[in-house]
Amino acid sequence: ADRYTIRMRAAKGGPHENGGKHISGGEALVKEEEIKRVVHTMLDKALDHSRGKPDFLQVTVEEVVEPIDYLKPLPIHSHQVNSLQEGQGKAINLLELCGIPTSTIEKAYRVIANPLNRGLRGAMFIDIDTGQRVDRRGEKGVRVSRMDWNEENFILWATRKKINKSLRIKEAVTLATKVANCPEVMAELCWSDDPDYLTGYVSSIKIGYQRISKLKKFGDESGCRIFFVRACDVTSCIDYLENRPTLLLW
Ligand code: PML
Repeated sequence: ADRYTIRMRAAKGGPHENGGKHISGGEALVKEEEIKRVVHTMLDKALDHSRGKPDFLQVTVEEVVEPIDYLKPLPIHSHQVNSLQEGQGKAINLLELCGIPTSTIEKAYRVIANPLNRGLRGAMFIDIDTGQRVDRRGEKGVRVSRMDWNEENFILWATRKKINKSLRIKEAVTLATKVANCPEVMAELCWSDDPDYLTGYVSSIKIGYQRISKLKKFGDESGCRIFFVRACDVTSCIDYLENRPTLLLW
């Protein structure tokens, strides 16, 4: 059947590339007959004003010509922690388990703290050997795109795994699974830019999707999304993440 990717982005203060602040985004990969419904859902998400009123809104619908990659969602684990320190400690242990050198992790935290890397819309690449940022995408970062997870299949999975059936989790697991399947990526570290959502995760093919209940302070508006990469062909890795059509199937 014909498939289409749908991408939505909403910003305040003009388009992102003109300095607008990111408000929300969405990704879908659907059959033709689902386009209308999904575009409506995305417009609802963009216009719900919970993160501010956008003055720029773009929805892009494109036919998929390449073959689609079907991926199994990463195995999921949840860690309940009592403090930010405990959560960040857990994240560091998990990154080490993925083979990221301790010195690189320390450097990565300095990269995160650098005001130049604040408020990124997409992800940063950090070289596992040098701890330096290598995506050369400035304040834009890399936006993982052209991916989706069929709602019914996600609900089955979430019910079986006793996980919240939230859109946020569906999107995060979809993204993390696509990213983990990129051979150059050794691990991902992520927490939300939503000021009242404290749960984040570390993920990779080796450890799966490991949620940590507290990775930031309540009220903090700065999120984080880092892909730890082997000195790699950055361009082909970015091309895979942005363009390869990917569907999750449990
Ligand atoms: C979860 O597993 O609860 C999702 C964590 C990351 C959410 C990032 C985001 O807000 O998009």
